[in-house]
Amino acid sequence: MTDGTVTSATPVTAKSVCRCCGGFCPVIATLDGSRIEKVEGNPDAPLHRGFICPKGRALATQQNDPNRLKHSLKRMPDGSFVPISKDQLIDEIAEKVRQCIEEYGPDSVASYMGNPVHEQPATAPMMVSFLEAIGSNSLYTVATIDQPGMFVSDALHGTWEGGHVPLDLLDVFLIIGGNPIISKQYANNNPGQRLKSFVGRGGKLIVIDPRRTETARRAAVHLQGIPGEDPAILAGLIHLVIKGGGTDAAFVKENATGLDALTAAVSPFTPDYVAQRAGVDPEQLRQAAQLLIEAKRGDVGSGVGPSMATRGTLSTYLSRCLITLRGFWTRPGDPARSPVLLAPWQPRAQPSAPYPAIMPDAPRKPARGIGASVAGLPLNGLLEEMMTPAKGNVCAMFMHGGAMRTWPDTRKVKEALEALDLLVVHDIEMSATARVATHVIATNTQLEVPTFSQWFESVSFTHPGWGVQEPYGLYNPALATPPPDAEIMASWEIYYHVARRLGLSLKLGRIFEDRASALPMDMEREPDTDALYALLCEGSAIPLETVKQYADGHIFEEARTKVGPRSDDCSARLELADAGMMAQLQEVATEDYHARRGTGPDFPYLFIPRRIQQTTNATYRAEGILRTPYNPAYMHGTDLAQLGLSPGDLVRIRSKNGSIVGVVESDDDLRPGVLSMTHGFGANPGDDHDPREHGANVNELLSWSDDYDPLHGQPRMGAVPVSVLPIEQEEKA
Ligand SMILES: Nc1nc2c(c(=O)[nH]1)N[C@H]1C(S)=C(S)[C@@H](COP(=O)(O)OP(=O)(O)OC[C@H]3O[C@@H](n4cnc5c(=O)[nH]c(N)nc54)[C@H](O)[C@@H]3O)O[C@H]1N2
Ligand SMILES: Nc1nc2c(c(=O)[nH]1)N[C@H]1C(S)=C(S)[C@@H](COP(=O)(O)OP(=O)(O)OC[C@H]3O[C@@H](n4cnc5c(=O)[nH]c(N)nc54)[C@H](O)[C@@H]3O)O[C@H]1N2
Ligand code: SF4
Ligand SMILES: [Mo]
Repeated sequence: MTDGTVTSATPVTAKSVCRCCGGFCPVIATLDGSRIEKVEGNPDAPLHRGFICPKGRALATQQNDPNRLKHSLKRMPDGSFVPISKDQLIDEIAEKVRQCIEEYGPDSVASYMGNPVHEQPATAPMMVSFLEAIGSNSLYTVATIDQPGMFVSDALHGTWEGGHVPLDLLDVFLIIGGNPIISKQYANNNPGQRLKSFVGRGGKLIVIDPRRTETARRAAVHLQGIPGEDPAILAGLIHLVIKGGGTDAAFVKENATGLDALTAAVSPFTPDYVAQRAGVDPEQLRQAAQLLIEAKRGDVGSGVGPSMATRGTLSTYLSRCLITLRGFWTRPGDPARSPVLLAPWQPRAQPSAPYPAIMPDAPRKPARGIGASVAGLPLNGLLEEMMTPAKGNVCAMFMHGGAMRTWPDTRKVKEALEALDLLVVHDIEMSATARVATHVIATNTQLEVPTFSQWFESVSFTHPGWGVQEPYGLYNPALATPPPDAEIMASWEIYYHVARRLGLSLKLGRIFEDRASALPMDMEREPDTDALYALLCEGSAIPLETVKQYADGHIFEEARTKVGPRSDDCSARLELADAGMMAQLQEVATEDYHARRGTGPDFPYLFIPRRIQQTTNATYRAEGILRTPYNPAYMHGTDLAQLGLSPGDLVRIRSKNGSIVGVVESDDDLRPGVLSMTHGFGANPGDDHDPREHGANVNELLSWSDDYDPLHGQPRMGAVPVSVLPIEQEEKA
């Protein structure tokens, strides 16, 4: 206390981890009894060293929120929600699941693994285990509206066992449409500081982004191109690297095929052509290529920008080709991803051959003709299926995500979700998606469940931008308890109980690992979350019990893994010229790019996605955390002036698929002609809507049928042609 009075109780602190994004920042909470007074970064945490962002600090507000969902709810026929006991909830859900399976078959029961599975790391493995037990193949994830091109291009190019060179060893890092300082993707722990020290020791950052982002400010070269032109810019860079003698000939000879075909395919992308087409300075393009050529060690990472703008697969594919051409992959002795709570492994400095990207024999047959790919089942087509009752079509869904604010084509999403016989949504608040559920499960907050670093490690094996190379392990027990008058469930629990009601046994295994290693669960005595973690850590490189001894997390030197030498019998080659990719590149080279872009008098601007520090997607937002309750529609000052608009004005934003009302904000860091807005806002169609209070749902501007990728189905979610009209003018018109 500041007045000098001595209180009897010293403040109690407890440790946990923020899971509001993939940053996995360790935190310390100060508790007064069971109430959390404040949450700060844990300065003793070995990787993050106390770093957190405003969302981490707001965990105290989240935990104490009086509007917290305290009881599970059931939707009544008139649309209202009534509280329902845990027993009744399990009964009703189990009965619906049984009916759906009986009438439409096991595949009719689906689960969606959205981003919130970060929060409660036992959830994703339980979901997989439950679907397996009921015999359903309908596991959907967020992957096909995120960066699915990454999975597909890895399949088409092949992968490097040793992985990418970590940021701290790079001379050059090219980032395409990503903004780590805000998103943490590619520098999870304190990205601002890490990029600063990278640049400080002479590292060169190259950024391709239509906005001069927080990250682009640190770049040696910022190519502020037209949205959607990443394939052309990347082909242009590859062309210059090859012409400038940047090919690591020895590396390519030993590890790759297709150099000649790639060289030919990129030859139309001369600096002048790329400059004219993509709106970049040819000199800057040459500078960027020169930095790539001069660097001994480099890496290329792509974010959601190019992924949303269509042809995300091609962009990522070309980024992988660039790494291979320059021989930028890890070499023997380099640091490798070091499993701690995963099984040990020993990667080598060698390629893994390309593998099929689409899975024609996948047991589940998705609608709309888009098949299952290495990115999983496509969300594209699922809505139509939900609206058409038929054998095998999805009629029940366990939802771990914010579909109403995160899936394209909001009106259709609502119609489809409302057509389901069963929609189970986990939540801590009555979110936009909860409002269309048949059952809302009042779920533990992240601080109410123990945490461990296995999920953080696991995702690093699917996306090079997440997780760390260090042999890092952490476990913390739950640090908060739900309010005494609440009946709350951890989000994995429903699967256990429903399986048990249906007389089924579950086997729990690590996500992304072979199901053969899954272990049987005790179906008699109900386990707790810790028992699940223990099962998930069987055979891990470091035993969970050892990790538990370090509340701040720990670097386990004994688990440090280095990239091993190439094995003598390795004959795999990375593919620089996949036929499908080369055909797409040729299409890029020969198309009428103005027509393809789709801008013109009707739709003069290009809408692009962005993220903001204060919120992750559509997840819970603590009171007061946002600068404005709405998501501003950012435009360049000259565009605003031309439209006669001032910051704060309301505008109608229209695409060929739909329209929203936005509040404009000036942002001279944007390329003129671009409208940048974050997703995850807006009221549900049909609900009261005040653009200045709820913001706008940009997914209303999108359609699943718009220019979708034939392999994984992601539709155009960025570089979308739009018109912007002041609301007053519209009213007059
Ligand atoms: N237009 C547009 N759309 C996008 C994107 C974009 O850039 N532009 N980005 C896409 C990307 S990359 C992603 S990853 C997705 C993210 O999309 P999703 O993963 O679908 O959505 P989130 O907003 O992360 O999910 C938040 C909701 O999850 C529910 N939930 C489920 N389980 C739990 C739980 O255990 N705890 C809590 N607290 N809530 C739970 C709650 O309803 C919560 O509101 O959005 C995608 N959609
Ligand atoms: N604070 C915060 N952190 C998050 C999230 C969040 O919502 N908030 N979401 C999490 C999730 S789900 C994900 S997938 C990651 C994503 O991580 P990032 O990929 O880093 O996501 P963004 O910050 O949206 O950065 C995308 C950038 O692409 C640019 N861009 C838009 N269109 C184009 C284009 O056509 N070409 C190019 N080259 N650039 C373009 C945008 O201007 C923006 O700067 O972030 C994660 N972290
Ligand atoms: S939301 Fe912020 S504090 Fe939480 S994990 Fe991400 S970066 Fe860390
Ligand atoms: Mo994402």
